[in-house]
Amino acid sequence: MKKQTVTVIATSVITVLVVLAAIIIFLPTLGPRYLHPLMMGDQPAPTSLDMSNSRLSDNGLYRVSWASDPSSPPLNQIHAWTIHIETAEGQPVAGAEVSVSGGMPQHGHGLPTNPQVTQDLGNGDYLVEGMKFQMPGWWEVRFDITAAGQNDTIIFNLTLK
Ligand SMILES: [Cu+2]
Repeated sequence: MKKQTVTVIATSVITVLVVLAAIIIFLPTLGPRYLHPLMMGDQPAPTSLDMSNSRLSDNGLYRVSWASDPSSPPLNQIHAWTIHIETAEGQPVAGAEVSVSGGMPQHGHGLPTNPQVTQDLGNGDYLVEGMKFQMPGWWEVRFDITAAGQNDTIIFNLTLK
């Protein structure tokens, strides 16, 4: 074989290996962002969804609102929310136990992180740390709230671009 041919083959092989390595390395980050929505067909969220960030819980026990920092939830970035919980009559709820869950109903997966309420900020406000959304589309965020022995659930809808 000519030396030139060997060089061409070697260069091709190395290029292929580098591309493969790059795909393997970046798949965990780029996969959820691009491949998963592609596989799932990227359906639009149902138009009937309540997108408000302040609502009454399922059984009407609590009025809950959320605020994100930064104010519109970022993509692929761990960030914090503050939720405000008050009674249906408008009294701030202190000492609530709150668990956080959520996911994408159209994709059948949950949140990529396990967010926790880490601080009771007082006056019915609670700090939720570890929020993350790893792809655009319709997300549900669910809070299970127990205060004074009373349990109720609220599910918020949001769409990320
Ligand atoms: Cu998804």
